[in-house]
Amino acid sequence: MSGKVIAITGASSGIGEAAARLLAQSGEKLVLGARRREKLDAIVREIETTGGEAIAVDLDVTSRASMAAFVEATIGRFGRIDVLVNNAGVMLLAPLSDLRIEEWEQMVDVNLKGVLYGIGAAWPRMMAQEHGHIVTVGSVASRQVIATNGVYAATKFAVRALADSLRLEGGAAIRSTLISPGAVATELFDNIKHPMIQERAKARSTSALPAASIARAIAFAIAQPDDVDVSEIIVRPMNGKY
Ligand code: NJP
Repeated sequence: MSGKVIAITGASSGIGEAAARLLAQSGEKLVLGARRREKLDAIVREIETTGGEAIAVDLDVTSRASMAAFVEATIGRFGRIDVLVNNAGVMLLAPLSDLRIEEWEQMVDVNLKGVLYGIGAAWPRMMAQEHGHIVTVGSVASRQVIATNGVYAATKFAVRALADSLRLEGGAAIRSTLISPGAVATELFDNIKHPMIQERAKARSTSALPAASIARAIAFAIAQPDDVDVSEIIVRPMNGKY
């Protein structure tokens, strides 16, 4: 593969950043979206320094208009969108009984509605082009519910269903891939608001994979010939339960 136009949400850190760096090395044209613009700009500068091609676009996936503008910026710059990586996510673990309802809303808004807005923005463009690929970054939590991950798991169950639905409805035009990581060492754990659960999750994350391991799975799915749809890849650390 080379020269594909790939838009990545949540590209300012972790898996999205690692995917951007890896895909840039194989000559893809990248559009990187997230809220922390200074981080995106730094990644773009580094990619350009090594001969790659990328632009940064301000993106809040909880805003339908922002997601639409992100996809339009991709087409405005490169003329098409070959791949959308719906990667942005938050994992605010806490017991349900804590009733952290604003955190529930945030997870639904980013992890589920953000993915839907991405599909809504990219799908018509990809159908018009008669080709496209939507990569959804889900989670092993779409199969493994534990105490404290109920709402996070619910959003990831939901996007797993969406990825499958995309596969069924995409016909010959649109490929759908679900990437389901286990524990990966990223900022995801730092953002947990519940202090004791953050501590526990971070302790578990010592056996976590580097983000580059998930980036390789994303790149593998994207690199397949047009008649191959890699429906799902589950990537777990060797020495962890997750
Ligand atoms: O986490 P992190 P990961 N609008 O925190 C962005 C899944 N996963 O790389 O806006 C736009 O480094 C945020 O950017 P910013 C996980 O569920 C992970 O691990 O600048 N973007 C940042 O770039 C998620 O779907 C593990 O703050 C928004 C990115 O999202 C995906 O992997 C395990 C945003 C998060 O990067 C990437 O997460 C697993 C918004 N409103 C699944 N809100 C794991 N790490 O162990 C956040 O099973 N972002």
